[in-house]
Amino acid sequence: MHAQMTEAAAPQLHPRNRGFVWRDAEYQPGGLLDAAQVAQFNRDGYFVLRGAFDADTLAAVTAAIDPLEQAQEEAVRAAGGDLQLSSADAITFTTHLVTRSPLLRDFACHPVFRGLCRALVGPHARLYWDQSVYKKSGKPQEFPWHQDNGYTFVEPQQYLTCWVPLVDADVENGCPWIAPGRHRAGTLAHWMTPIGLQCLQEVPDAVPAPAQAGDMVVFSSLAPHRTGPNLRAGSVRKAYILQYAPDGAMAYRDGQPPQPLDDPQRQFLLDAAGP
Ligand SMILES: O=C(O)CCC(=O)C(=O)O
Repeated sequence: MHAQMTEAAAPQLHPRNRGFVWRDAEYQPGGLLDAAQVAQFNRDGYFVLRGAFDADTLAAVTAAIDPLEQAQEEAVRAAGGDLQLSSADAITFTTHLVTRSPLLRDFACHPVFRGLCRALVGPHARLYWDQSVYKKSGKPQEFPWHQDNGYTFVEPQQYLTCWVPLVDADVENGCPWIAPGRHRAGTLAHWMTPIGLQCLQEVPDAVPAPAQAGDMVVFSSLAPHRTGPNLRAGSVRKAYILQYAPDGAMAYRDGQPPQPLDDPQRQFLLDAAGP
């Protein structure tokens, strides 16, 4: 993680973001998305894809993730209650699940993700990152405004985040909120907070993106987003997040040479993997 350590008064660009120009996705007749979805993605930086997955698929994905998340929750407790971004009873981040579950590896290659990548990433997309994020109600905690490309700076800056709710997600239990239109400036500077990196403070035009189990919130790596706390007592808001980047994308970390996103175990080519 790389962040500016001082709080920005007004949104600033990330120091590596020079000369960025947003590249509009083009509507492809006969593809997965309709023209309105592509237009909303270009204008607002996100859209909600309704009915992407059936109940059996979601149940199998949830059953694969639950024990891995449980182990992560236990590891967080063993570490004293906080481990990286995870916090016991509040939020867990459980990463690289495709390396631990053949079912999740297959899911990452689901025709819906292939169709989304063809529409919004390009003909050769790789899985860049996958993680579950479970929000507990024991210690309600938001996850602050950030862009996914604010964590590790990737070029090209435009890649895709697929936020897959495994339960119905709404404002009360911590669905995503989006700052529409800000993606078009590219990556913003982020500052460190105790609960994650942050790039914006006040967002008067923020819009919630509630989604039911089976839907998917699809957003750009450059769309600033946050999730609210889970205020529904005794519930867990479960999401699985998969990110896809164009083949050839590189990660830039301070003090290190650029690194290709091509780990064969978890950053496989979508067009070459799976059924
Ligand atoms: O699902 C959440 O609560 C936050 C996840 C998120 O914004 C992220 O992983 O970038």
